[in-house]
Amino acid sequence: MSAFPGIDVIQYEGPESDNPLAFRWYNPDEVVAGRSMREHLRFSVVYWHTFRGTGSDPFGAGTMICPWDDGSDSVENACNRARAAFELFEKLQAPYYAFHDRDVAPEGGTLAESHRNFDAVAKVLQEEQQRSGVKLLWGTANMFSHPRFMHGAATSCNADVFAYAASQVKKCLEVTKELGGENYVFWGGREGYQTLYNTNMRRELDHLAKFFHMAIDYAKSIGFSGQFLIEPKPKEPTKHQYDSDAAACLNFLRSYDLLDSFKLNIEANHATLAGHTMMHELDYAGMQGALGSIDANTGDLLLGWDTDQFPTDYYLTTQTMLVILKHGGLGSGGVNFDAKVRRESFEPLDLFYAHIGGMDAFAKGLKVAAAILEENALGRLVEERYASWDSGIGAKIEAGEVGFAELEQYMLEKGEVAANASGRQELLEAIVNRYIDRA
Ligand code: XLS
Ligand code: CA
Ligand code: CA
Repeated sequence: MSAFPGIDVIQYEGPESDNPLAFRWYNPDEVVAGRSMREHLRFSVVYWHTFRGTGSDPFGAGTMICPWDDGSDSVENACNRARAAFELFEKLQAPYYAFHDRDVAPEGGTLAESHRNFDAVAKVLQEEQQRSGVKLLWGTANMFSHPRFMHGAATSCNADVFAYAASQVKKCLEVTKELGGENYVFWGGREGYQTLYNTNMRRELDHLAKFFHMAIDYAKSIGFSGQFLIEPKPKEPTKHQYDSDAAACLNFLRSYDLLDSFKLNIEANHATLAGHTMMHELDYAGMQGALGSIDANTGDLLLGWDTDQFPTDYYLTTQTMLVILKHGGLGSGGVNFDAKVRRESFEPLDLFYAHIGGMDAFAKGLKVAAAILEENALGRLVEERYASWDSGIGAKIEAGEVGFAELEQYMLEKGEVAANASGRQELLEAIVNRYIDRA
C-alpha cells in the first residue's frame, strides 16, 4: 500500500517548468564542475522532522497528517513508518537519509528492550535500503529527549547517565555500521549548562572528551570506518552549549587530542544562532580541514530560534556551495535536510514541496557557485587584494624572515604605508547577482 498515492518519482523538467512536483534545477545526472549533481550534493532526508515531527509547538498540539502512522509506540508501527519513509526517499530521488536511534525505533521500558526494538526496526531499514538503493548518511543517538538526560549525557553530573549514554552510543554505532552508515554524528543535545552556579565546567568537558575517546576506541574495535562528526550549536536547549560554534569545537578537539578523528557537521540555522553566517562556519571548518557535512536548513532572523526551515534562498545556497567547492567538496558528508515543514503545512504533499524546493535551491546554488569559481569572478579580486603579500615585505613576513626590528626599520625608511585599495564589496555583491541571474 502506498503512503504517498498519486505521486510519482519526481523528475527534472527544467527551469521553465511550472509543475510543483518536478525539479527545475536538480538534474541528478547533469555534470557541474566535473561531477554529477548527485555526487556533489549527496542529498539526505532526515527521519526526525519528516517522519516523527508532529507539528506541535510550545503553544499547541500536533497538526501533521500521517496516514501511514497509527500513532502508537509499537515496533510494528515503527516498521510501517520505515516503509513509508523509503517510499518518500525514492520518490524524491534522495540518495541518503539520516536518523536518531529513537526516531526509527521506540524507546523500551529498559535499555535491553530499547536495543531489541532498535534491532527489529533496523532489519526493516536494511531490507528497504537493499530494495531501494537508498543509503544511510549518518546515524546518531538521541540523548536529550528522555528525562534521564535533564543534566546532559556525557556531561551529566550523574555518572550513571554517562554510562547509559555510552551504552546507547555503543548500540547506535553497531547499528550504523550494520546499515553501512557513512558518518556518525554527535550533536550536543543537552551537553552544556544553564548556570555556572551549579556547574563544574572543567570536569564536564573532561568527561565529554573521555566519552569521545571511548567512542573512537569502540568504533575501531568493531571496524566502523565512518567519519565522526560534531555538529556545533550555541544554545537551545541549554543556555550555553559546549559545542557552540566551529571555532569552539575545533579548540575542544585540539585540546583533547581528538582532532584527527573528527570533522564538523555545519548547520545553517545553528550558524546564525551563533551570530555567524553559514559561510563563515563552513570556511572556518574548511580552512582547518574539518568540513565534513552540512545540515541544510535556515532560521528566521525575526524569530531568532532554531526554526529549522527548508532552505529556499539562492544567496544562502550559493554561498554554501561556494565554500564547499572551494574546500574540495563534502567527501563522505552530504546535504542533509535537517528541516521541517511549518505546522500550518500539515499534508503529506507538503513534504514533497518542501524537499523539492530545498533540492532545487541547492542545485541552483551549486551551478551559480561553480560558474563563479570557474570564471574566477570573485577570486581575482581576492588575489589582487592580497598582492602586497606576494613579494617585497609581505613575502618576507610570510616566510618568517623578519621581526619587529626589521619591520620598524622598513617603515622608518618608507615613512608611510602604500595606498590602500578599495574593498569593492558592492561590486562583488552585484557580480554574485549577475551569476544568479545567469544560471
Ligand atoms: C538540533 C540538531 C539535531 C542534530 C541531530 O538542533 O540540529 O537535530 O542535527 O541530533
Ligand atoms: Ca542539525
Ligand atoms: Ca537545528
